Amino acid sequence: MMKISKSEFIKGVIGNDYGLEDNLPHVAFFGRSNAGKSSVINSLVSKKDLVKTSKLPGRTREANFFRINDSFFFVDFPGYGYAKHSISERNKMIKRILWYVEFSNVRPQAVFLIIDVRVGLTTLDRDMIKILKDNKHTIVIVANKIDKLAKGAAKKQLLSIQKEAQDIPVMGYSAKTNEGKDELTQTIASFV
Ligand SMILES: Nc1nc2c(ncn2[C@@H]2O[C@H](COP(=O)(O)OP(=O)(O)OP(=O)(O)O)[C@@H](O)[C@H]2O)c(=O)[nH]1
Ligand SMILES: [Mg+2]
Repeated sequence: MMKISKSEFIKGVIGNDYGLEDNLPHVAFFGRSNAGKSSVINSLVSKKDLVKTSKLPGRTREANFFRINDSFFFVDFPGYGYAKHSISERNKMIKRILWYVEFSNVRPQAVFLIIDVRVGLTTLDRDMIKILKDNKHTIVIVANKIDKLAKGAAKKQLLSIQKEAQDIPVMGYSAKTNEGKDELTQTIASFV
């Protein structure tokens, strides 16, 4: 069983030059703004504020690299689809994500697509999944905020998301209660 015992912020990257010296594997976190990417990372590393989270969506503008257990990176990407960003800001962020998934030589071992379990997959998530699939990336959908639904409703919603996601695995999660943490940690361990 992998345990995450060490986590440190390495750098935030705005451009396309990741310039990371160590050749360690990456796992990336993508998803709509406010889905809880940063919170999920904090929950996985058992820290309150390794990653800044916010009630105001659209705050993460850089790709933030965190080195975990001295052996791999978590990469927290800016959320997509935040309506209040200007179109040019949105295009910039999308370009950065696309560069990373299409052209970067530091291919992630897996991309964890964080969604809000209550919302399910949105058009932007579907577009992202298509791009990731076209580029042969390994995807896992993390349906976060499961604490916000009653047990029965959560189960029903997870089934419906899994049905749509077809061959992509879907895992329930709560960054608030840590539900699903062991399972997600072991899934990450299997990729790094
Ligand atoms: N109840 C509950 N709230 C959550 C959970 N995960 C995140 N939140 C809340 O959702 C809001 C957004 O969380 P963030 O982690 O900042 O979301 P993000 O996806 O990183 O957002 P951007 O950086 O804007 O893309 C915050 O108010 C969190 O406290 C969860 O599992 N349960
Ligand atoms: Mg964030």
